[in-house]
Amino acid sequence: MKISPLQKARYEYEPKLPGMLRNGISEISVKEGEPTQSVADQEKIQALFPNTYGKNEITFEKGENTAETKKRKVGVILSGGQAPGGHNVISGLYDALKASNPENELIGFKNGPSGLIEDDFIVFTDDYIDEYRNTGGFDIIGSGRTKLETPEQFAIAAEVCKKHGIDAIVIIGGDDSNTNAAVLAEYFAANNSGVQVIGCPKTIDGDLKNEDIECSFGFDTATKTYSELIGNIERDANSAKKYWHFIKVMGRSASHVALECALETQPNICLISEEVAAKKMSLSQIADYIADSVEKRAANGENFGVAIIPEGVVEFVPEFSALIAEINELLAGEKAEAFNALPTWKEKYEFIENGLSKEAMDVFKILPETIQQQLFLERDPHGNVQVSLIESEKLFSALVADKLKERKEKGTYTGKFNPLHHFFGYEGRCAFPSNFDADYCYSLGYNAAMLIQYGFNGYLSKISNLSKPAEEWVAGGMPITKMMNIERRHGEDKPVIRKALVELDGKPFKFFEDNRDKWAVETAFVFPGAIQYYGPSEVCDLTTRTLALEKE
Ligand code: FBP
Repeated sequence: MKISPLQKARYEYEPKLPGMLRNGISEISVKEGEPTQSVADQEKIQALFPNTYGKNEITFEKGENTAETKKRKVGVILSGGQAPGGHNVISGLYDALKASNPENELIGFKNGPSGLIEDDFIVFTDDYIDEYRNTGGFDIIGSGRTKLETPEQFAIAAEVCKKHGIDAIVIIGGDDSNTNAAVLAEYFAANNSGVQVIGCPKTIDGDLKNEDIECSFGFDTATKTYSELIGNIERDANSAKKYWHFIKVMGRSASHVALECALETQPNICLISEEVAAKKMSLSQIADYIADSVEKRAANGENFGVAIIPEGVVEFVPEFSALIAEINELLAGEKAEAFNALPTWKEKYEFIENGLSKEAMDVFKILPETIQQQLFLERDPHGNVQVSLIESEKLFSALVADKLKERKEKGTYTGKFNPLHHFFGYEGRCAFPSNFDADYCYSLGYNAAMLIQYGFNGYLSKISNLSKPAEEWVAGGMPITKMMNIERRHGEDKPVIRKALVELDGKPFKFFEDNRDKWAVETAFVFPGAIQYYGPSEVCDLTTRTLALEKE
């Protein structure tokens, strides 16, 4: 394999562990904290998890290691979307397992949770692991989105574990994958299989966080990568002074990524989906809000700017989600075939006009034709519109253009509006992990091995105090059931980890809110530049603004 000079250099990087894990395995003792309760619906969650509910929070500290050092075999799974640092979770896990007992074995199930069901894995060796240390991506074993959630799948998983003598499974995933990790842990406990399950919090979206998990890994690197690019675009905009850039950033539902990028780069506009929903903003109101900035800046002779649009925003616009619901209904079952058989867009439009309510049609009518067509082209396997494929950056720039046209006719706006569009998503998910993510992930993996050694089951590897230097980080574990509540999913009540949306009374949003009116009019851009891996700590070990503000 040909490798870049940076990759070669990164192989040599030694990730920083929390101080309490730095004295060698034989010097890590466990301190049991208080019994835990789920965040809500305690009785229901307890009934669903009789064997794993209510366990104690635990912290590791310096002291004699009293755990059994018997030979162990551990399986690891990467689940869902890529996030920088996954390879370091695996290398931390591997190093700690080998340090505990050189005969311990780590195997990696390939291509996500399906690897466990299909009994498809590789056995890690020193050489293999060394090729992936401190690198981005999940290509060490691949990832996948198969969900492990049915009793049939659990029974197969138990068989596979028995066949290979696996003592523990580590699942590296987001809220759904860790929810399923808790259910699998309960299944193993209920069936006395002796297999432990440990979760690790992953997702660039940043929505797996709560009072225990300060942030999911990958968020730091991904937002720094997008912020670098946004800062570069801001500087280009400020140099050429002729384009308005509409930049959609990833984050399926919550707007943590968009907000963090805004805090780092101070663009003229950043929409926050959670605010759009809370204020029940219509598409027209959002377009007016952006057009106000364009108009004010034009009055100052600045016919350029940058607007950040979170990927999931359209789902948070009440009238738009109502429209989508009607479209899903309109095309349900065989009706989709009848629609698709219509030869021209004109005929299709008539079909739509006859099928939608007046309210839905009023929204549909204001959409640009390309977006109208996207709503009818892209369906997911359940027949639903795939909202994440809607080019919302183009949608909003088109709506803003309409607003500006009206304003021009009224004589209130005399500027020029040339929009350009970008989508930053996949380019941030496999970047070389920042020092923060490299350290955090290695620590999560190392810590997961300690949780296994001490016999815990159904726990999430927890590293906290993350806004401080790694030396001061706190390592421990939290029962996954503590993070659960009951939610209605696909018509059923399900125990799930609560997804964290942007809190409108939280410090990161408040800071943004206090400053955004100024940023909307002035050119207050900040250029974060590329992630730095070597150099002064205040540059290389910088955490996200979100984390810094939350922990202020
Ligand atoms: P996870 O929640 O699995 O970490 O994935 C997050 C994400 O990157 C979202 O931001 C994005 O909407 C989605 O994955 C894209 O999914 P896919 O990789 O399947 O296209």
